[in-house]
Amino acid sequence: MQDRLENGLVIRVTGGDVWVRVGSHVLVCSLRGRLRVKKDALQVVAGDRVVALRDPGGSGVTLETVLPRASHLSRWVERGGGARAIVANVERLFVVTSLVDPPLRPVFVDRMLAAAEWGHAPLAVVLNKTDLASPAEVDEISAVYRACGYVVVPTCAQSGAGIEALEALLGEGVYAFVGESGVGKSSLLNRLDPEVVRVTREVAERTGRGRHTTSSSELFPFRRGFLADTPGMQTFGFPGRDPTELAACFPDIAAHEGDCRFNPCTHSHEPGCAIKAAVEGGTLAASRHGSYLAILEEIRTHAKEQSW
Ligand SMILES: Nc1nc2c(ncn2[C@@H]2O[C@H](COP(=O)(O)OP(=O)(O)OP(=O)(O)O)[C@@H](O)[C@H]2O)c(=O)[nH]1
Ligand SMILES: [Mg+2]
Ligand SMILES: [Zn+2]
Repeated sequence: MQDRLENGLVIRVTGGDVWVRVGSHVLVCSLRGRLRVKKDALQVVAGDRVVALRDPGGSGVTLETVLPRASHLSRWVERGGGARAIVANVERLFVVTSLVDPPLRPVFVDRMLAAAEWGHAPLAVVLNKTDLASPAEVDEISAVYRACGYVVVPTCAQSGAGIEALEALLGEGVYAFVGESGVGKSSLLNRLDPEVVRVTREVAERTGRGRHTTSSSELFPFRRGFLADTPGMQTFGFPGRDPTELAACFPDIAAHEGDCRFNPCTHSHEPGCAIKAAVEGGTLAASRHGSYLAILEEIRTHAKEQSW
């Protein structure tokens, strides 16, 4: 008889192998035929909860089902890629950015935040490398994201400043760090738990994939829960394709819902738009409205391409 392993936790996916934690054991599972067939159906990511079957005789373990996700972060991949998940079932997603080296790219940060909102993932913003920015810059950017209702944690992975505040947000379940390459996600993990980066470095060296750059999402046990490191990204397409869903993914814009003269209002060209008035009146950051418009444009362009 097959041994059924309920509620496994996917800690890593490499090629065709899915690393699943069941209790204190880690099993390397292969994907069942059915889950392999369609490329989309193969969407198994770190944080997924799964059911696995141990083959009779104990020769191997196959993945049977991926359970529905409570939350996820996904991005849109062009050329038939669709919405591709990066990490699932997070208690909180830490969107990490630096202000300098690499410089802050507000649209990129806002895309990740909006995508996380779309996937129902609770959020926090981490402003790392505070040693390279002025306190005034840190305050200014913190204010933009606090106005969205997000917890903002300024940190310096190098000196350890802000790490305690970050740690205070961690509990049971899965917590993930996401953000552009080089902002310091792995360094923050290393600060929280020095064991973690020792492991990532070994992996990076074994696979010969460049220095310490993270190449796949991976969950590390931390206290009562798990921390996920994810690969840095250079582009981030908004996963949703419905323009009317976008405003709800910007809490600071959604707060003005119903205040515009027209309903629905796309907050782009319409007269009497409450969002434009809020930007002009200085109560809404122009960068946030700009990001919203950039994503709206991207969704519309894509819709036009599809209908040709
Ligand atoms: N000055 C300064 N440098 C930092 C800080 N945090 C990280 N760094 C440096 O930034 C570089 C990139 O850090 P990583 O932790 O590898 O960045 P990452 O976000 O994991 O990058 P990817 O894995 O490529 O996505 C390293 O050289 C770190 O030493 C910080 O707070 N201040
Ligand atoms: Mg990294
Ligand atoms: Zn409007």
